Amino acid sequence: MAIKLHGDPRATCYQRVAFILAELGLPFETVTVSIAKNENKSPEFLQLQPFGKVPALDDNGFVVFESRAICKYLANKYAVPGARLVPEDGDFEGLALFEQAASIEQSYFDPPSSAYAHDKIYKKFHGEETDEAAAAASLATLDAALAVYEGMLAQRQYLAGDRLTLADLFHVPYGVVVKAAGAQEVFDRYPRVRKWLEGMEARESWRNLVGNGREEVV
Ligand SMILES: N[C@@H](CCC(=O)N[C@@H](CS)C(=O)NCC(=O)O)C(=O)O
Repeated sequence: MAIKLHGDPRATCYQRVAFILAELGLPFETVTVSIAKNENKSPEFLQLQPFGKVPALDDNGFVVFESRAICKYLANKYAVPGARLVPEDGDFEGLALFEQAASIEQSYFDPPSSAYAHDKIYKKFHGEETDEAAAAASLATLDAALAVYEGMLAQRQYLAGDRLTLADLFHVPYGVVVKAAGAQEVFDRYPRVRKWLEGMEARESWRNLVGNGREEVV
């Protein structure tokens, strides 16, 4: 019996889950689903993820998809005592602040980051030209969001309070891609944001993943 992560190791959404599995110290098997080969649209994969997007997790027969939902499931089921990545049941205020932080990532960080990466990197894979005006607009939107992050991180160590949670870690895959795509200066403008992100990138769990070929993205 094993945990199987179905996905493309070069995809940020796969990496989000692989990162958390490593944080939790959980061994898992990667079942590669190549996006380049369109394997995410195969009938077999659609049985696991009907929208045809990676990743999907199979935990001893229990299947769940959507990278953030998978991470929350794992962090609750396999919580490391003393180092929980989500607040405990019953900690209503902690849970509210955690969900607030997780929603911030999904609402204000992921959309401009993924749009920027799409224009600067992914389009090239499909032989398309970068739309520089669209990329600049995405960067401006991201910049405005990071200005707010800078203010929040002046008040607390992490987005949901003084403990690291999934809501922080969720930023790493796209943060790394966006910086590599040419947006390092946006992070340099906000020293607290830069330090916060670099601290997470320095974690052994992420460094091991980087060593496993995540430098290419899809
Ligand atoms: N909200 C989904 C997004 C999944 C997603 O968009 N995955 C991308 C890779 S990061 C994908 O499968 N792209 C291939 C395609 O759209 O055909 C999640 O977090 O799991």
